[in-house]
Amino acid sequence: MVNLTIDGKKISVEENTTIMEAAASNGIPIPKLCYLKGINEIAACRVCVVELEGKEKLITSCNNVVKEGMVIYTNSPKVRRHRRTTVELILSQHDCECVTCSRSGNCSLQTVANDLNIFDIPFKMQLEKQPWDKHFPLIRDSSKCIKCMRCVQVCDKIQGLGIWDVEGTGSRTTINVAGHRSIDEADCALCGQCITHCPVGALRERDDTEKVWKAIEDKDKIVVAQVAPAVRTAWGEELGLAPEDAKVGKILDALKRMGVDYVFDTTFSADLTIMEEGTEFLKRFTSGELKERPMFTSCCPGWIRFIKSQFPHLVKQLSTAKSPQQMFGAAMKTYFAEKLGVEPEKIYTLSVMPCVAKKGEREMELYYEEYAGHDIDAVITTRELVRMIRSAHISPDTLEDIASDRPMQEGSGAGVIFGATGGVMEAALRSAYYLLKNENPEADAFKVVRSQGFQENDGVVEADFAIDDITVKTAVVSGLANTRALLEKIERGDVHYDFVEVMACPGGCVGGGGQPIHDGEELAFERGKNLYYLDKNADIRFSHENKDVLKMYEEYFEKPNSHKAHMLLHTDHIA
Ligand code: HC1
Ligand code: SF4
Repeated sequence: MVNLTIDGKKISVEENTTIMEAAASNGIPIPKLCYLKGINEIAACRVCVVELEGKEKLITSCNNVVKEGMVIYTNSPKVRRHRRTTVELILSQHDCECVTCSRSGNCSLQTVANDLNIFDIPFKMQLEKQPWDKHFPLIRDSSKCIKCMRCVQVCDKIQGLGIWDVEGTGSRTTINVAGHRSIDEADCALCGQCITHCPVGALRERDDTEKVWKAIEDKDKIVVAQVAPAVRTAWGEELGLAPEDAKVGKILDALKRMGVDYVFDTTFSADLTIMEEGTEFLKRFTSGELKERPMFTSCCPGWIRFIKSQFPHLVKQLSTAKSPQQMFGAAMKTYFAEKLGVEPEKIYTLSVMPCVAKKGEREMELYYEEYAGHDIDAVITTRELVRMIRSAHISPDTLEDIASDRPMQEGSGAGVIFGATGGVMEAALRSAYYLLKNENPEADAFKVVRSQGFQENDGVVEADFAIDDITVKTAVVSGLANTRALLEKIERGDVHYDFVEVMACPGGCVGGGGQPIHDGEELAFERGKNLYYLDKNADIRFSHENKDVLKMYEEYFEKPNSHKAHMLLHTDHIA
C-alpha cells in the first residue's frame, strides 16, 4: 500500500493507483475532460492537473501514479488559476452555443466552466465549420469538438474501426473522418459509441423527433410505436426515476399522452424473431445445410454494417431473420393493418431504440404483395424519447404503468433479455431445446452465456450445450474490436462454433449508442442485471409460449419459416 495526503486527508491506496483514482476513491473527484479509463489516458486536456507539494510544476492526475509520502492539492489557488486558463483556452475554440446544443445540461465542458465561475471568455478564435451531411444518422459538429481524442480512441480500440483521425497541425488541429472521406464513404457501423463517449455535443444522433411530432399531428396517419427491450433500463436515468420505477409501461403511457395511437413492446417481436431464427438454425443445423459454420445472429444493425464492410464473404452465414424492430414493423403494416381494416400506407411505425444504427436499419424496404414503404418509418433513441417527454411537459411521476395494446401484447422474459449481450443466444437455446425435445428446459439452463462483467474475457463467452446426442457449440461476443478478433480466430480455424451471437455495442443494447450519457461511464453491465431480474420475474420465460405470437402464426403467418414469413420477416441482407 502507498500512503499519501490529498487535500489534507491521509489515505492509503494500492500501488500503481493513479492520483485521480486515489482521490476519487476517497470522495475527492478531480475534474477531467479527455480521460477514459483504459481507453484514453493521454492527459491531453490538462484539466485534471493537481499541485504536488515541493514541486513548481503542476502534474496531471490521470496518468501519474501515487508515491509514498506525496502531499497533493487538487483545488489550490494555483491549481484553480491554471485550470481556469486551460478551460478558457478550450472555450476560445468552442462555439459555446449551449442553448441549442443536444448536450446542454449534460456536458462536461459546461460543468467544468460553471464550476470555475467562468462568465466571460477572454479570447475567441475564428471557428471553421467542417461540412457534414445532416441526413446521415450520426452528426458531427466540428465547432464543438475539443480534440480530447475520446472518439478516435473508442472507435479504434473498442470498435476496431478507426473511423476518426486527427487532421491538420497547430491551432488548426482537428478531428475528422480518417482518410479525407465523407462519413458515408467510411465504414462507420453507426454503433454510436463515439457519441456516448464524447464529453461535449460534438457528436450526436440525427434528430428525428420533429418528424415524429408531424406524424402524430397528421390526421391521415395511425402512429404505431414499439419500445425496445433495453430502453426500459435507462430512460429513467435522465428523468430522475429509480430503476424499479422506470417501468416500460410508463414509456407506453408517455407515448400515448404524446398522441401515439397504439403502443407495443418490442419483446413481442423478439419472441417472434426467436421462432423464426431458432427454426432456421435447427433446420440448417440438423439438415446438414449448415456446412459453413457458424450461423450468426442478425438482429444488431451495427454488426450487420460491420460484417458487410469488413467481412463481406461471411454475410451468407448470417441468419436471414430480420431484427425484432423490422419484424414488428412488417407485422404492424400487414397483420395489424388488416386487423384495423386499413391500408399499410396509413400506418406510421415508430420505434424507440437504445441504438443509432437502427436509424440506418429502417431504410430496409417492405414488400407486401407490392412495395409498401418501409417496415419502420421513424426511429428515435432513448435520448430523443426523453427529449420528447420533456417537450410534451409530462411529469415522469404522473406516468402510469400501462399494458401494451392488443393483439401483439405479450412478451416473454426471453424477449426482455435480448437487450443484454448473450440474451439472444439464451432465448434461442431455450426454444431450440423445446423444438428438439418437445419439453421445456429449466428456464435458466443456458445462463452461462450471460456476461460475467463488463467486457470480461475480451467480451466473449463460449459454451457447448448437449441436447440428447446433439452438441451445439456457441459463442457470444459484444464490441466490434472483440468481434473482429473472434472472426479472425474462426477464419484461422482456431475455434469452431455452430451459432454465434454478435452485438456491436459492448454489453449489448443496454450499452447502446442511443442510451443516456454519463460522461463515458460504462453502465451496460448494471443495466443488463435489470433485464435479467425482469426475466426471472416474468410470467412466461420462453418465446415459444408467447400466446399472442402463436395466435399471429395461426391467423396470419401460418408457421415459422413459412412462405409468408419468409416474404415479410426475412431478408437476404443485400439491400
Ligand atoms: Fe436491441 Fe433488438 S435487443 S437489437 O439491442 O434484437 O436496439 O433493446 O430492440 O430489433 O428486441 C436494440 C434492444 C432491440 C431489435 C430486440
Ligand atoms: Fe444498436 Fe444494440 Fe447493435 Fe448497439 S448492440 S448497434 S444498440 S442493436
